[in-house]
Amino acid sequence: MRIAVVGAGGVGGGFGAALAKAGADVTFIARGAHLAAMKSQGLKIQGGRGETHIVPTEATDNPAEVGAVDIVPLGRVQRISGARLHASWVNLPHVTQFDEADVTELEQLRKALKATADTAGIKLTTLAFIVRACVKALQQFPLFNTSLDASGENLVYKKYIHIGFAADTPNGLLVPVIRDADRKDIYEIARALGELSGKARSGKLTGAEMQGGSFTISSLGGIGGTAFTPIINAPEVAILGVSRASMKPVYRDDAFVPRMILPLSLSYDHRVIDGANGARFTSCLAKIIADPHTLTEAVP
Ligand code: CAO
Repeated sequence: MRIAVVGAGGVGGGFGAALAKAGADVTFIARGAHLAAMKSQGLKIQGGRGETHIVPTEATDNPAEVGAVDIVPLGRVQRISGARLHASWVNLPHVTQFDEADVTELEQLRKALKATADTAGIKLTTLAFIVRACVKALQQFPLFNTSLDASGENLVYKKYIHIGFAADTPNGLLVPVIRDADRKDIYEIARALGELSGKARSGKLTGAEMQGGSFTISSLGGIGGTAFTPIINAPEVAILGVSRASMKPVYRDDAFVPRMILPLSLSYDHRVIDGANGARFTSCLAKIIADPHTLTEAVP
């Protein structure tokens, strides 16, 4: 049996080298210094320089030989976003912090304000409140609104807050950006969400409307699920995943009470943000969300 090891450095490389020295047939998919290190140890190298894909080592990699298949080319958006997602996944050390926010009062408030918003042509969704809450949390934790510069040695603190949000469209995943979200009240945010997601779905979003984000939210709350691990929209350093809120029994004052609970999944770049700050950020966000009246105040 042939064994493939991706990258010839680190734990995988060490493990692969030990197997190779014990006589196993190991394929190293290596690059740069790792490749040279393997060669210097006299190990047989297969696989190309710069490859980062795991290659199947058994002959089951052609499904057309197994049974009938359809081959469908990836769409343009999938090809572009796929390359970006892959680069982020491979290059950024991701950690995902899970948390929960009590949205019982937020949902009551939203329902109370919804009719008035509707008459103004604004769809006041849960996501609008979450965007506003993220702005407030980012103002308290500016580290989450940074990026690493090209040298990788300096942090760029952005004085603007441009919030991107993932939109599911017939053409694939798009991320429109609400510019200057910190200068918008809840209604302006809701209006921007509606306009930008409408444009995204009808294919009318411009390139400029997808650029310059400093923090991203991916909400699957309208669809379902309890948690997920979103991929950071590099060069940003954090992304908030939001799943579907549901009624849960919460133990309070010696009794279980029904509360609407919203699951939060924050992925962050561990080169920039450590675990303690990740947990502090989601705790802060959950507190802000649980006290929604501050979210509907006018923006100074
Ligand atoms: N829990 C419970 N209900 C939620 C919710 C949540 N977390 N989030 C939204 N809802 C509700 C909304 O409030 C709305 O309720 P009403 O009809 O009573 O007002 C309903 O679900 C539908 O909301 P929506 O999806 O139309 O609007 P939205 O503002 O919540 O989301 C958008 C807009 C563009 C983010 C969403 O339509 C979308 O595309 N989501 C998919 C994002 C995605 O694909 N992420 C994955 C990226 S990685 O592959």
